Order: sequence, then C-alpha cells, then structure tokens
Amino acid sequence: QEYSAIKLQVKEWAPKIAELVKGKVEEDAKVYFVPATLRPETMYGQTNCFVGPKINYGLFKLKEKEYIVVTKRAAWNMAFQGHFFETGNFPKTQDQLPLVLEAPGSDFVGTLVNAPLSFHTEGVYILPMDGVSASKGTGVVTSVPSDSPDDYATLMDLIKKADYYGIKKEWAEKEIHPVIETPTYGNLTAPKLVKDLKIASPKDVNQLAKAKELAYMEGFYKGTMLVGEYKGEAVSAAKDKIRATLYESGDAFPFADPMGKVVSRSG
Ligand code: ZZB
Repeated sequence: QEYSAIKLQVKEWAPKIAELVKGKVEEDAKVYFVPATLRPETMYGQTNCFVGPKINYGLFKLKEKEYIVVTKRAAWNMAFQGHFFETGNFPKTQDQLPLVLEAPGSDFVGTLVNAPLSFHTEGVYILPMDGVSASKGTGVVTSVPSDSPDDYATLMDLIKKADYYGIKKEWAEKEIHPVIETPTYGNLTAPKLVKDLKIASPKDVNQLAKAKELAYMEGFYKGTMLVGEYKGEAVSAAKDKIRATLYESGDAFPFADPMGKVVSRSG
C-alpha cells in the first residue's frame, strides 16, 4: 500500500541520544524522522511524532549529509525502492544497510523535530506510543490529534500520566488546531469521536478501531479543508494536490509497504 513518507528534520536531540549520535553524524548533516502517512492533507495539524518505546530503530545514511530514523524493516523496503543508491553500493542483505546506530524508541523521546506544514513551526516532540506497530510503515507515526482518534487518545493519556511515561507534560500539550470541517463531527473529528464513543484510554482498541474507520470515511468523503493552500476545497480533491506539493518541495516521498494491508482506503 502506498504511503507518503514525511521528513521531520531533527532540530535538537534529546540528551541521551545526543551522546550516541556525537561523532557518528557530521555536525552539518540533516537527520530526519520519517513517518508514513495515508493522510498528507492533515499534516497542518501535526503536534508531535510517535515512536514505539520498545521498538528498535536505526539511524541510516540515506545520502551525503542526510540520515533517516526508521525501523530496519522499513530501511530495507526503501532500499528496494531505490533510496540508498547514492551511498554507493546497493545493499544485498539487511546487514549491508548503511546503519550508523541502533537504539530503542525510548532513547529518542524528547527530541525536537520540524514537522512540514505544521502550525507548530517552533517544532514538535518525539513521544512514546505503545500502539505503534514495528511491522507496518516505517515504525514512526506522525501525530494529528485533530483527525486521528489514536493520536488524540494517546496524547490525553501522556498528559495525564506524564511522569509514568517519563516525559515532560509540555511536550504533549501543543495546541490542537482544526484542519478539516466535517458535517457530522465538526472541525475536531478525533476529539469528538473519542468523546462520543466513550474512549477512556489508548487501551480501548476496539472502540479506537471503530473511531478510526469513521474518521477516515467522514474526513475523506465529506471533509472540507479549513487551512492551507487548498482551504475551502473538498478533502477528496485537496489530498492529491497537497501530497504532490510535499513531494515537489522534497518534504516527503512515496513509500510502498509491501507487507502492509492490501486494501487501499483513500488512494
Ligand atoms: C497521520 C494521520 C492523520 C493518520 C490522521 C491517520 C489519521 P492504516 O489505515 O491502518 O494503514 N500509522 C502508520 N504507521 C503506523 C504504525 N507502524 N503503527 C501504528 N500506526 C501507524 O493506517 C495508516 C495510518 O496509521 C497512518 O496515517 C498513520 O497515522 C498510522 F488524521 O498519519 B496517519 C482516522 C485516521 N486519521
């Protein structure tokens, strides 16, 4: 299934990972977290980016002075999609991927990144989410709590139990701005659905799956953009144009996940 891989550039590493990176990546190199999304039109509403705290991530050299943080599985898929050619030799096995360092997601938490198109131009934080699947996409998930019930429910839990999760509460408290207007759920679809379906925590997985399905359908078929270049247009019309803009600016690239679900929801 075809995702858009968004490039969230590291502005400031969290202290622990800063130590690990030191000396291994040139001072003037760019490093990106690369979440895979099916909703490029929601990128205005990014408030943070999630990693699985127990998932292992690699920092891979993509090209000269450019590195990415994704799972090894995703890097391997990217190799097949032509993304590591510029580093010289095409990797024949996963062991030959240009891996600079490996660390669990928890080590990256608290890192500040720049999210393309986001209202939060000051940057957003890498935060932990237990629900991230290591075997889907890139293992990195950008968070849009206005339109993704999973993201909203996780953020509310992180704020409630910041100490337990080992984060600073402020990292999870970025303002949630409306991005898409819908006839049924208003302009904050995810918070509305989380409330209506009485979802109390990220552990309500069945209700969250239902909410995700409803949010997808309503957003794609009935949503109208409230912000950005295509403000006032239907989501179904704006989506492809916003995706194309992100590809053209170099802020994103197409990424196919061969093992992901076969059904395409929204093209
Ligand atoms: C931003 C976004 C904004 C997303 C939204 C959804 C929504 P699907 O249909 O199950 O393939 N995602 C991507 N990779 C992972 C992963 N490894 N583990 C957990 N979640 C992941 O779901 C694709 C969506 O699931 C992706 O699109 C990503 O979150 C997340 F407003 O990116 B999305 C109603 C959903 N709204």
